[in-house]
Amino acid sequence: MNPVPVRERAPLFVQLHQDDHAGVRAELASGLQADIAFTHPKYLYDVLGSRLFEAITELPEYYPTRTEASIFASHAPAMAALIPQGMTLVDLGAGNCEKAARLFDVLRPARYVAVDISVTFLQDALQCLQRQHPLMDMVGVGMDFSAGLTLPPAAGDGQRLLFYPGSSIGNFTPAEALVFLRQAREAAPGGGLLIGVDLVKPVSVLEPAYDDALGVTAAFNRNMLLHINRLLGSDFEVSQWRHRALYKAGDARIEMHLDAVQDVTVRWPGAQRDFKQGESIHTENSCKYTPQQFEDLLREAGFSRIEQWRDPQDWFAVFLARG
Ligand code: AVJ
Repeated sequence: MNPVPVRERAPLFVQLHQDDHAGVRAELASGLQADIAFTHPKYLYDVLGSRLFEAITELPEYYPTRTEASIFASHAPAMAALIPQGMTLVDLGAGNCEKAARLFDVLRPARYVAVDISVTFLQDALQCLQRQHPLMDMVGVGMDFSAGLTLPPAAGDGQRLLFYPGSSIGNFTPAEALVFLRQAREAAPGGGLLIGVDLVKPVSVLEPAYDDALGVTAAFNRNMLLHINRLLGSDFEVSQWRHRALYKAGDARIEMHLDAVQDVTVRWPGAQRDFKQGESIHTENSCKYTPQQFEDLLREAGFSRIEQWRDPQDWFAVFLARG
């Protein structure tokens, strides 16, 4: 007897646009030369930066990851009751694909599309996941979706549930978040958006979450300088920069900065920038919302059917937005 052939599924991978090195250098240089120097938070995530962020999520002070996980643990069945099975689950910023994988059994998607800026980071995780879920179609897409949410044809034409956990939306200002949410709605016609949002809370909880006692967040922030040195050819010295995180209540956001501990001149091919002692580089915003503010933002973006679930302390919210 011949064995019955079994079709082995394998994930499909697409990288949308190659990194544009000249564009990256121009973006970095113009931010560093602005009156108040700034860098885009995406540059926090080289390989070491991604590992440091994973370590942050395990810190006692960093409540968002575990609080969001507790919301899914308690309420995923209620969410699933509102989401048809057999959808295409589109994971925005999938990374190690862990959060989405935990929802497979309850959401029962037909297809999983993992989107991340780097498709290489997705490869191992997706191959491993495919072996555990041999019947699911899996696609890895490398694209910078902060620049636009037009998915490649490989994502398929099934009904989509966009999954955007972790309060990554907080990296956008509210005005930018509105643009992004409108794009999300257009990218999932007839489908929906499942999104995690960090909530406004006392500064005594917020600031330690971004300035932990072990100094992991400081290392995460300062490591950006090493990443920029490689991308731009600059000569930042990490020891000359100190991590600072503060909550700006007026803007409802945590800001991360790197402060020069002395006068510093940073040089890179074609230009340089002088920093006075105490002058800083603004490296990240992490915007917080009240439940009402975020619901209003979703409505303004065109969503009409909105549900939300929160933890008992009201520290974090998960929204399902449709229509
Ligand atoms: C990945 C943007 C959600 O804002 O909490 C963690 C990044 N920065 N600690 C956040 C971050 C410093 C994180 N997000």
